Amino acid sequence: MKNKIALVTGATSGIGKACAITLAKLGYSIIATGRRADRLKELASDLPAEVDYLPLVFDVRDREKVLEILGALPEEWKAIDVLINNAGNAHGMDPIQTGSLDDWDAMMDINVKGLLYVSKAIIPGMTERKSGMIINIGSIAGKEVYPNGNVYCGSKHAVDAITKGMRIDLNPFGLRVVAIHPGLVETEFSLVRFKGDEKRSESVYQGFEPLLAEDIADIVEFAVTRPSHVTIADVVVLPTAQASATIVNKVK
Ligand code: NDP
Ligand code: 8X3
Repeated sequence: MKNKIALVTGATSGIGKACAITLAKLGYSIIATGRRADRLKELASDLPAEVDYLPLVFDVRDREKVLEILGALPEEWKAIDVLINNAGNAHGMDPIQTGSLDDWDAMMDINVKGLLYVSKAIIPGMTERKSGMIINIGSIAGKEVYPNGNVYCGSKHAVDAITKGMRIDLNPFGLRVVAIHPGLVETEFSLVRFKGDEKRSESVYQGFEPLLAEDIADIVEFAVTRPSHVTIADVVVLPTAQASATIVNKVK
């Protein structure tokens, strides 16, 4: 492969999709993953025509599949330069005493264990080559805890800690580990959290100007275009109307 290669998990919508498009425009060959094969197929038409593109359909919860598929990448796709661990969601927003075990399983299995499975498949190649960047998409929910955020916040605090651990352990290999922690970004995130309830989902982003997925992709672009001696280690990015996880200046 003549160009650098980026692997973006959760590229079927929102932040992951925007990152894939931005990196493709920078000239990266793109490996994009997600469960929705039709969305990955559609993504091809959003990428510059000359870009090499490898869509991979799997659920990050499926440990065997993750290791099998990423362990059998075609030879020319193996040397991944940038891994963006983005796949993730919130499921439900209930107090801890009534929260659903299925929702808790989903959040820990996808946001935490899925990130680990993908990383486990990709990191050995990076350490061998002594080259690579890992960008983990955390959240303001990984820095603060808010009412009814309990397990989602726990999963994103875990991402924050794991990212710091990666930066320490991978330091001798010269790898760069980046965390981006967004506040409210208008994507399909709330639609998933509220299980398809469009009205409730839209209300999350009403009365102020939320971040766009492209705003997060801009930070990814900044991180990957720094010279090799520079690591953008930890970025918290909020809409201007948002002061903390719970304080948003909304027009009534
Ligand atoms: P979206 O719902 O728009 O995108 C989520 C992406 O994750 C989709 O591409 C989805 O693909 C993928 N995904 C979810 N579950 C799985 C799974 N089991 N296996 C594989 N892929 C999966 O939300 P966002 O773009 O907003 O979210 C992206 C990341 O950003 C998440 O980690 C989220 O926690 C984080 N974040 C979001 C914020 C926001 O306000 N939107 C703020 C802070 C952080 P598919 O369904 O096709 O599998
Ligand atoms: C997504 C942002 O505020 O819903 O991580 O946790 S928030």
